Amino acid sequence: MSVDQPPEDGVELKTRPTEKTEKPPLYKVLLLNDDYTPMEFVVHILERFFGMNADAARGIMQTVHMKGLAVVGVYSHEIAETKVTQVMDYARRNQHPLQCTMEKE
Ligand code: TYC
Repeated sequence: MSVDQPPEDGVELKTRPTEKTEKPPLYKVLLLNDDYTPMEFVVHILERFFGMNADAARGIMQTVHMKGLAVVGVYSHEIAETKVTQVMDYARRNQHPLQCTMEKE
C-alpha cells in the first residue's frame, strides 16, 4: 500500500512542507566596562559562567576594558536571562559594580 496517496474519500491532509518554521530569537549577552571591578574578577566571570579558557577570557576582558563593552555570548532568551542574573548576583555578592545586560540580536 502506498503511503502518499490521498484517502479514498477525497480528504487530503496537507503537511505544508514549504511553510516557514519561525526560529526562536537569539539574544546577545553584553559585559560593560567600569572603573572599579578588578580585571581578574572579570576574567574569572568569563571562565565560570561563559566557559571560556583563560586566554579567551583575558582577551574579551581587555576588549571590554578598552572599548567599553563586548558580546560575551549569544543564547536563547531564557539562557541569556539566566547568564545575566548569574553574573549580576555574583558581582553584587562580591561587591563589584560590574554590569551585564542582554539585547535581541
Ligand atoms: N576597567 C576595569 C579596571 O580597569 C576592568 C574591567 C574590565 C571592568 C571589564 C569591567 O566588564 C569589565 N579594573
